[in-house]
Amino acid sequence: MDFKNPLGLPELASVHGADVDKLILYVHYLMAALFVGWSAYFLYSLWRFRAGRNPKASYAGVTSHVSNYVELVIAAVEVVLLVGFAVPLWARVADDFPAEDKAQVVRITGQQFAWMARYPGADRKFGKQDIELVSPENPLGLAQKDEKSKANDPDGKDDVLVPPQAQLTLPVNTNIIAYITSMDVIHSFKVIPLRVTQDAIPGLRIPIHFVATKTNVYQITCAQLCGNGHSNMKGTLKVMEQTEFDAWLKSKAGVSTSYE
Ligand SMILES: [Cu+2]
Repeated sequence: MDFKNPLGLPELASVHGADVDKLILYVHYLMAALFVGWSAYFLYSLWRFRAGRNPKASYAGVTSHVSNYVELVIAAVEVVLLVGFAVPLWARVADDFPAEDKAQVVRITGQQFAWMARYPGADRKFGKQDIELVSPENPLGLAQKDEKSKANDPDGKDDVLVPPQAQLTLPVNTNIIAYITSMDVIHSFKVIPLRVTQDAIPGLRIPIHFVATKTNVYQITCAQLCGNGHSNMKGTLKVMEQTEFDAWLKSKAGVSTSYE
């Protein structure tokens, strides 16, 4: 048994993930104690109240309050887990939210049944999106995809679009802000090694942030049952060195704005 990771949790590759793992571990300790305690209590009750010892049912029943006190102690431990660990963890995550100019920003869109992403180019500004431009060929309503609107969208020129099924990339050891949304039903963007999960909700653009600490290729899963292709809604995310990422972004600038 690995004492540093007794639950055998998957590889951890983000900064705040260590706190998430700690909380999961403590909750499991409590559950293990409850399992042992309640099992012992159950066996004790079977023995204590057996027919041989109690030929006639007692109408007064148990009069001691020991089990009530035990229940209070358990509730106290649960309050400690919530107030002492869970609330401070998410408060810390919220406090650490970086400014956009100090982070790599990406917009991630879920759809039945794939993920796509948009990056602002070297200018760090996203091109325009307009609901009026939405069409089957331009589902995100990108101005760059529209011949007439293209001219007054200088910010979108160097944007990068990662179409569905293609690999997302992000730099390592950098603040990432990801805006999560959906084109159709509710999905959930989940990358287990990053300990990141956020529902993707149509009509909302929900920001999350994290710092990946290891270069590797990770699987993106959808954590909301979103239709009959849900189990296949996998994406890949490659976390790479900043220099490699910058080169990738540059090489893709403007060319992947098509939606194939
Ligand atoms: Cu989904």
